Amino acid sequence: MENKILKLLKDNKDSYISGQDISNELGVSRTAIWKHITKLKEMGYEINSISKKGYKLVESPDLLTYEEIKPYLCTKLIGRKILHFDTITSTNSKAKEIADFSENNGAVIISEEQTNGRGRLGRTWVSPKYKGLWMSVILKPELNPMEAAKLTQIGAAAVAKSLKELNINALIKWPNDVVLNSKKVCGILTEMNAELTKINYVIMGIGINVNIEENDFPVELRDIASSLYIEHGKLINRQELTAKILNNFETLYFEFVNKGNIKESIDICRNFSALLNKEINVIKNQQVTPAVAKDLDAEGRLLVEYLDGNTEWLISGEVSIRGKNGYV
Ligand code: BT5
Repeated sequence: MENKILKLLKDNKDSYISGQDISNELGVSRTAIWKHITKLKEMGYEINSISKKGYKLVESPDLLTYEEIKPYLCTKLIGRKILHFDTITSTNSKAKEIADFSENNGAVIISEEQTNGRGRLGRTWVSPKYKGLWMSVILKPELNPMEAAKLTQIGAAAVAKSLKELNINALIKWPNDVVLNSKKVCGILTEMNAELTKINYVIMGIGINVNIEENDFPVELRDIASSLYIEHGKLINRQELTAKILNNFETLYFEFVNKGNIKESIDICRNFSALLNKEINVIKNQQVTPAVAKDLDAEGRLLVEYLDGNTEWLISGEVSIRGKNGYV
């Protein structure tokens, strides 16, 4: 009901709308409306109320609810259902809980903070409140499970493309990071539930440090992690950024799952690569081997050449990559 009232207030944002009009429109009592308005105010909406005139929306909070993201969204499926939380352990964990329901294909879970945000291999993802984008997309593609890793590349391509549209020149650090000035500003965690030949669902979790300040990061992360705000110098509209990523993701994702075409995504990953033609360290089973990143193929594999001239195609998940002198 809050969303319906909010929509009416937004549709009438230049004038007051009376409690009676809202009541007639939505078929609920004026007392109920007053209660929902109070709830909206608690959520951070600034709503003027004048007796005999009614209600007027003055300002909306910086929240990642569907109502706030919708004006920027032009998708058909992805993000048309957004479950928004103030706080949650992990959006990926929540997504897994509800992924089985058929109506949740394309649904997105967003939380303003995560208390147990997750990285790969049991690592932790720091997710402070109101300053980042912590979201998980539920996907049910008709793909062979072997193909699922490519979705991470499509996600990374969507993030890099969206940032470029905001004049932020981020790079993709294969396979699942997006970096800015050699520091990590985004990580992607793709998890899958599948049978041998059939994907039940894929959860693509994207974490972006949007308006985070340096003090928000634990000391041990400050050398490798940063935010769009720190690097770009301006606060970013999180709602617009979220919608851009979902818009770009849907286009690239549909191209892949409906037409088998991943070219544009891989081209973006190549063009925005933080690694290609760079000296890197390949870390496999804690063994560090210097190499040069040579190419990225349509399967999303990274070709590296070791110092002895031997080459290897790396599959995401089996290795970590570090720059020769730092994170990238
Ligand atoms: C990742 O793992 O980069 C995947 C992160 C995915 C986070 C999203 S948020 C929404 C969704 N819900 C979740 O619970 N997770 C997803 P990995 O490559 O393993 O990197 C993890 C490492 O990055 C940590 O061990 C830290 O060193 C570092 N790290 C932790 N928090 C960070 C942050 N906010 N920014 C940059 N680096 C961070």
